Amino acid sequence: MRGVFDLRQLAHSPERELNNGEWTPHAEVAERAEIIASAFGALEQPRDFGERPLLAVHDGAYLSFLKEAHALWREAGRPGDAIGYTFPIVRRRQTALRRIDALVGQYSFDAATPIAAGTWDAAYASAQSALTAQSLVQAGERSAFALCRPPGHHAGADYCGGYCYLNNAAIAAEAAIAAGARRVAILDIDYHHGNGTQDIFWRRSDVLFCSLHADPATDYPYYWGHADETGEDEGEGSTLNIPLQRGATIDDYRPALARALDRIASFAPDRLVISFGADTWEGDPVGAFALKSDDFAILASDIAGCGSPTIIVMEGGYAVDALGKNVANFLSCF
Ligand code: SP5
Ligand code: ZN
Repeated sequence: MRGVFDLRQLAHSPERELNNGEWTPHAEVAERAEIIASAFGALEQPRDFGERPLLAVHDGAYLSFLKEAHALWREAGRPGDAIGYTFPIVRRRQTALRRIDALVGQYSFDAATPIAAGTWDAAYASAQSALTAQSLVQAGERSAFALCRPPGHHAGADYCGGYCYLNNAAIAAEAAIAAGARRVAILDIDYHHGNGTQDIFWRRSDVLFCSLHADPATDYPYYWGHADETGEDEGEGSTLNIPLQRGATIDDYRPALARALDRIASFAPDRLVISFGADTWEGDPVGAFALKSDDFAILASDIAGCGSPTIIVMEGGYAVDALGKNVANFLSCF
């Protein structure tokens, strides 16, 4: 299988994140991508599709914010990386805000997703990797791997969060539709619910979003991913959430995956996008499932059985020592 990655994706290196009342070193480190890259072998440089396919998913003012946030932060004399601390949970809308502190809160939902000097360049390159993998599949490859980093599935049309800035999977899905796909299924198997992707396609019937993840009653991102979230309007029934309990093993995971794959089979997509997180691995420092390294090959062969041309987009996975092997096991079945 061909894979895509750009060294510019390493330029993002946020310092710290706030979790459970503590500042800790940021878990989404550049080394993750280096390790996956060396386990994969020869990766290709992405093509540059420009900003147009990003604007098919994201708000223009949000993209401008991402580009300038770190410079504004510095100009304001703030230390470290740009990070929010006040969030507009009621009637969030774009207002004439003149402080970077206000803007960064308006465009994010947590304090784990700082904007550092290289964030825009890395996120832009990560999205181009996803677009290039889509173009490879468009040109006839059965599958292609986008080594996206920073990841994307928590980012919405106009907000960042969960280490994500641009929603790479959503950008690839929209590009597939622009290139003629009529129905796209997104299967999200990161440990965490892909709330940004769900939000982007919430009212859409041409994109099916299916996610297996830790129950948001106990796990990040808490407010989204509950089983009763099924989409609205045109999109009613085009969102499927399957929450699993902490400690889930392959025996818990596989039947849930079969449910999602059944739904995808009935939808009969002409493209499948997989948001793949290896943070479901038993030793992951962020996740709390109990999948073993060999289990990733089992999941992949279940998924590969569905047969649609497939774009695999990297999301989470934070156990750097095991990441190369876990990702390689997953990809080996496509
Ligand atoms: C793409 C992705 O996987 N984003 C995940 C963001 C999760 N951020 C909050 C994680 C809370 C982790 N609690 C850490 C426990 C450390 N032992
Ligand atoms: Zn995750």
